[in-house]
Amino acid sequence: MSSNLQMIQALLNKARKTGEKKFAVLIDPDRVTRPHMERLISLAENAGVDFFLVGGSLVIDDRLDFCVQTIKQHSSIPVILFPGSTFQISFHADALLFLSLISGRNPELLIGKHVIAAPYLRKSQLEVLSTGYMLVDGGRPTTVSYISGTNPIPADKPEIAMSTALAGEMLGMRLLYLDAGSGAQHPISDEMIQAVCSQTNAPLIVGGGIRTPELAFAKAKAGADVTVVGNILEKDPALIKDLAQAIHAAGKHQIPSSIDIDPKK
Ligand code: 1GP
Repeated sequence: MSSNLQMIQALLNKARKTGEKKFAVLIDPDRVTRPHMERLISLAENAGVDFFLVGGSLVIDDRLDFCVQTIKQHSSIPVILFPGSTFQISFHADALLFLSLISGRNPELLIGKHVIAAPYLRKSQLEVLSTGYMLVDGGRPTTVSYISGTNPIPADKPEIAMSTALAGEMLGMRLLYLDAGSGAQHPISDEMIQAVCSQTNAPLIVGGGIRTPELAFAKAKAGADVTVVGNILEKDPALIKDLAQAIHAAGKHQIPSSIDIDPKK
C-alpha cells in the first residue's frame, strides 16, 4: 500500500514536466490465469514496466484481490486499480483511478458511483487519483461503451476531446485518460493526443488498441505520458520488452533499433 501520500500523482506530474514516458500494463482479472500472470509479472519486471493497471469494464469472477496480491507478492511495480464498477476496489493496491466518465452524460458515472465509493475509499490507504476519463470511438462498440450506456467521442473530432479534457481539468481533475476501449480496432489518433496535450497540463494516459511498439512509440511521442497496453499481452506477453523500450525511448527522443519508424515523422 502507498505509504507516501500522493506518490503516484507526484511521479506523473514530474513525468509530464520532464517529458519522461511511462508504460502501464493492463490486467483484466477475468482473463488471466496464475501461470500467465506470473510470466507477465516477471517479463514486466525485466522490461522496466512502470505500473500495473488492474480492472475491466465487466469483471465477472471474484479475482481482483487474487490478481493484485499475486502482483504484490512477485513485484515492486506499483498497482493502480482501473475500476469498471464500485465492486472493483482492493485495499491491497497502491492507488485507484477515481474515474469520472466526462465524455458521457450518464450521471451515475459522472458522480453517482463516486458518492457511494468515497467514504469507503477514505478509510483505505489507497492513493485516490482524480481522473477525467474520455471514451473515444475505436471503430467498434466496446464493453465499456455498452456498459456505460454512453456515446464515445467521434475519433475524428480532436476538438471535442480537447474541450472535454480542458473542462475536466478546470473542474479539478488531476489526470486525463483517453481510451479507445480494450481491443479497439483503431487506437486514439496522434492528432487527438496532440490536441489534448497542447491545451492541458494534467498528465495524460492513453490506451485502447495499441498492439505494436511502433504504435506505442507514436502515442507516447504525440503526448501520452502513460501508454496503456492490455489485450495484445494476453496473446503475446513477450512483446512487453519491445513495448517498454519503444515507450521509454519516446521520452528520450530516441528511436529504438527494434522498431521501424520514419524519423522524419
Ligand atoms: C483499455 O486502455 C486500455 O481500457 C487498454 O486497451 O486492451 O486494447 O490494450 P487494450
